[in-house]
Amino acid sequence: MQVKMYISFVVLFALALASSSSSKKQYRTDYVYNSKTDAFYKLHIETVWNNRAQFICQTEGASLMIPASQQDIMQLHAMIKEFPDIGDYVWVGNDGLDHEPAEEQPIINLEAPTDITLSKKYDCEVLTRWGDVDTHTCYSLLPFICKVKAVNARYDSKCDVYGDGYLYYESVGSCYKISRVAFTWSQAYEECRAEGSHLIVLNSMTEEQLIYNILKTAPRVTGTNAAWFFFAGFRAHKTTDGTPRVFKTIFNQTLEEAGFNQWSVNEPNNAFGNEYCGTIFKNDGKYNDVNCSHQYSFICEKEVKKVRAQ
Ligand SMILES: *[C@@H]1O[C@H](CO)[C@@H](O)[C@H](O)[C@H]1NC(C)=O
Ligand SMILES: *[C@@H]1O[C@H](CO)[C@@H](O)[C@H](O)[C@H]1NC(C)=O
Ligand SMILES: [Ca+2]
Ligand SMILES: [Ca+2]
Repeated sequence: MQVKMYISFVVLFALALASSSSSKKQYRTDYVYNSKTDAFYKLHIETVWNNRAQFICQTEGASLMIPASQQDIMQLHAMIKEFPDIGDYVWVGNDGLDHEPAEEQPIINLEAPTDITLSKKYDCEVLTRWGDVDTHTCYSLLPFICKVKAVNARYDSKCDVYGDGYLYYESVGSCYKISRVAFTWSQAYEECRAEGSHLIVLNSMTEEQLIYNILKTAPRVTGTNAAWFFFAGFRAHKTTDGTPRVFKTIFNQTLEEAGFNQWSVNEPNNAFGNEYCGTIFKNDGKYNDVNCSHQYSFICEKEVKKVRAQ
């Protein structure tokens, strides 16, 4: 009796191990895996123009999902069910077939390019809540769904992150990636985390000098409030009782504890009383406080090996 129980435990345990190691594929934490299509998906509920949706999917190592199979459509259906308030249309990739225009008049973004003839064309594709593929004006603001096949879902084993663009620097023992998009501080924080890294924290003068050099050649991203600031992993909380702000890293250290605490000239200045998030200033590699809801490029970091403090 006892032996039998023991054996069934061993079998169960072995089964559990087997299923967790073989069938569970992994990608960014914000993507879900579908074993039927052997692909990963993410429904973005923020609303953007069609070309922005394509770009965001690309930066995540994916592309706008082309509804290639019934499984793809069921995947979106399962995801959109959880969001009754995001409307009935979701951007998808162009499947190359002809479709009817969506019936409902879309909300046109007033900031769309003044060349309005563009926005009158119904030549971008949407998937409806009901599983139909329709066409829609490309300058509507809609949610979107990204997809990447498991074979194309990139894992960078050197840096232990999901995604492209990380570079390893031996002098510091970390990998870094400068974003190709401008995000708010919170979005930037989530983006690094989804890839398995974190917003950069400077821990030494060596690291500061390295980043200063890397930033010299950083490409300009669109939509940034200022091309010379890059979000970093520290911020302060608003104080209501007049006590000074205390900047802490995302690891709950003061900047002194983290190992680098130099600010740019005349910073932190808390301009307009609204600057609670940290950036690195390209011109000197030092810190500046900015508005958390402004959008800037940002730097993700992943430590590869521990280096002893010099
Ligand atoms: C952060 O550090 C402070 C002071 O060292 C401590 O009081 C606080 O509990 C910490 N917070 C978290 C979330 O660990
Ligand atoms: C700065 O941040 C606040 C709240 O975080 C926001 O309401 C405001 O619009 C932002 N912009 C400026 C220019 O202050
Ligand atoms: Ca660091
Ligand atoms: Ca400032």
